[in-house]
Amino acid sequence: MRIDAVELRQVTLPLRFPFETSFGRSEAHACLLVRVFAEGAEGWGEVPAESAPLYNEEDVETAWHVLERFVIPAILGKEIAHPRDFPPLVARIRRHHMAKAGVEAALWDLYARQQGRSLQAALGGTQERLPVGVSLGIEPEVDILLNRISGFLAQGYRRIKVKIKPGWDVDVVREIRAVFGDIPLQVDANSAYTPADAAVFRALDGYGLLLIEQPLEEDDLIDHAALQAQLRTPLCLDESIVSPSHARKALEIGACRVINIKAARVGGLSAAVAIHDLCRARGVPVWCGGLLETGVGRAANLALASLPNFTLPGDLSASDRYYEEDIIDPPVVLEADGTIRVPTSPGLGVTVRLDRVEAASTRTALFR
Ligand code: OSB
Ligand code: MG
Repeated sequence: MRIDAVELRQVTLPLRFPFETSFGRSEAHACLLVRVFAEGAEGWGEVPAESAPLYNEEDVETAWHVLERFVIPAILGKEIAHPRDFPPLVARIRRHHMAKAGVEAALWDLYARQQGRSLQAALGGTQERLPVGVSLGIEPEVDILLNRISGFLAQGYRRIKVKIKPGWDVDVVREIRAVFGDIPLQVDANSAYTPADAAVFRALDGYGLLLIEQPLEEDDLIDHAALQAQLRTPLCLDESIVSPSHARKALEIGACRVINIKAARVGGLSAAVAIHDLCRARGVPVWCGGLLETGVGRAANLALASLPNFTLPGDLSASDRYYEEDIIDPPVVLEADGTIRVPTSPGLGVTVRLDRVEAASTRTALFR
């Protein structure tokens, strides 16, 4: 595929409900949409970087800058036979994983469409329907959270994840267990704790959680290993795993027993598949995380999560969990049995609604 042009858009979509994590509260999802044109075809990808560098070091403006100055020039006019040929073209640009991952996703969509295959098939995915979970933010009061959990369970979601932070942890989990019993439940701290908080995790260890996600700092693999050794509950790393090599090292030292895979965090779908394969070879389960993606990123996440070692329910909720109106047709929907069907049409398998993208765009540029 000869890359003729790349369109970049900054898009903001209001969230139906504010989403609060230990690092902040969000009322809208800010992202970049990447549209790659080659030989009369096009492909779409999302950079779910948000408006401030709180989850990781990127935001939509740093991503725009790096894409415009470095990543897009590295592919314009080039002949790229396969999406896996893209990472080497941008390997000398350090980090900026979300920015790179958005372009790689667009190349995968384009490549799969040109082949008349689904992205799922191109990536090697096998599962047709995925049992999915929902991630719930911190609320002003526990009763509000309990109400929201009951609503999502009624819709059929197969597991609940709740965000925790100091002061919103053990008591909240105790109340959830008291009201909902033995539901599949996990927690995510987004690095809000330090090794001095080990007692909080020993207390959480008594509640039969599926896993505890990213309790400590991103660069604290050693401390995660020390904490894991004190717990029966598997630790799961999110922010800490930024590459296949981080995944290998984390597993080698026992820093976690489960990995949350997000293509955006690890630099693209190829790296995400490599982490999946490495975990599969070691018998370590993985699941697909999310970053509040619009339908463009959500459809790619579904294709990725259909690989065989994605054995735990992902943060792959339906479009209506976050958005009144998604920018794809059809939107992602939850089946009554708590699963989501992986799209099977060529590429992402969905149609991008240009009218809605246009309405949500705050900045647009075409590079050729
Ligand atoms: O840590 O998994 C996370 C959302 C934004 C940033 C980080 C995280 C999350 C979520 C929501 O937990 C996942 C989703 O439903 O997209
Ligand atoms: Mg997380």
